[in-house]
Amino acid sequence: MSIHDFERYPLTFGPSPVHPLDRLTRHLGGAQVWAKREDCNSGLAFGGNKVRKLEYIVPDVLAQGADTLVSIGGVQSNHTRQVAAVAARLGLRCRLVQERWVEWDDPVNDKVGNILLSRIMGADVHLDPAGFDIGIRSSWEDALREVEEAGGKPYGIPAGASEHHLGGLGFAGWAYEVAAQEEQLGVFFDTIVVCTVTGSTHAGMVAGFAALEEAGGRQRRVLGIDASATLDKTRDQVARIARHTAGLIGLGRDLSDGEIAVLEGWAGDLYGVPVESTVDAIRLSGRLEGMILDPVYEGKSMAGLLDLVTSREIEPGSTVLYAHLGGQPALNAYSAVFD
Ligand code: 1AC
Repeated sequence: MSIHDFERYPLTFGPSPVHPLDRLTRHLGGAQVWAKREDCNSGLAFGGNKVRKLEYIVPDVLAQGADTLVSIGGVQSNHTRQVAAVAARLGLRCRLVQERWVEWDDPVNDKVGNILLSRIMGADVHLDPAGFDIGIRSSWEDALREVEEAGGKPYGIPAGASEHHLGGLGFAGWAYEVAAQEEQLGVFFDTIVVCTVTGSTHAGMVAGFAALEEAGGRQRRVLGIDASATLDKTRDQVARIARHTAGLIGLGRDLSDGEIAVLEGWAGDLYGVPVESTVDAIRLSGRLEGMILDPVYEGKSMAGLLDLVTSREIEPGSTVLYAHLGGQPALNAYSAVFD
């Protein structure tokens, strides 16, 4: 099996844009920095990384004849917003559990941004007081049961689509897309920087690039920047999903621990709560590139990239690809941070 043997239901516009961040690169005075933009990958509710994962999951949804997508995330989950969009696009119902993953007391936190968009798209949104955890949740299992008891045919998609058996394929495919874009652009990205929390975006990339390398491609590194602040859980989950996905796409060897790099230092103490470096990274990317990042994911991974480039841990001769995963709608709930 290879990634090309899996059915993919088109939800994106095609390959997501890749472009250099020239002013940021000059400002940092080291490695060349580029971005690949999942925030403009689709017309579905501002797109994002989960749309890509759902392209590989939807064929299974349709094969099972489900009528309701059931998913879960925090109140400002990007993932649940994208599931709601895909359900709308397919003419399915959508039931969402939004847990209190972040102690964030902005008075409009549960009214604006991602959750507002999910409501607009017709999702049945349920708030739940449970706190942050990237694992399988009883609130989600309850929602699945309730849909079934009401006569529906639920299809479960766990947080971030990460614990789904096909959840890593979207970003394994992304690796192949990057390789094709490199050919067109005449560039090679030796370092990929990506935010990691529930793990399947990062894990899929690790598996996909390993398969490309096995087929004769050049070696590169994928640096996951932790934004979960529950590092051990994220590390375990990334490693498990990367190995599972590598098996699915036919990698003929085990992934080594060294290939699965989850770096700490930019998450702060709590998932979803920006720290000074997050806000600085958001402002810098906005001011120099007009590129909008969010305080939960991209602000933290960009803070990591900035430090790694300025400290020369990413060498000046490197060409780095920053994976923008598309978390900006949550910004609406964080306006006080930028007053
Ligand atoms: C945590 C999966 C995650 C989201 O948006 O809910 N990225």
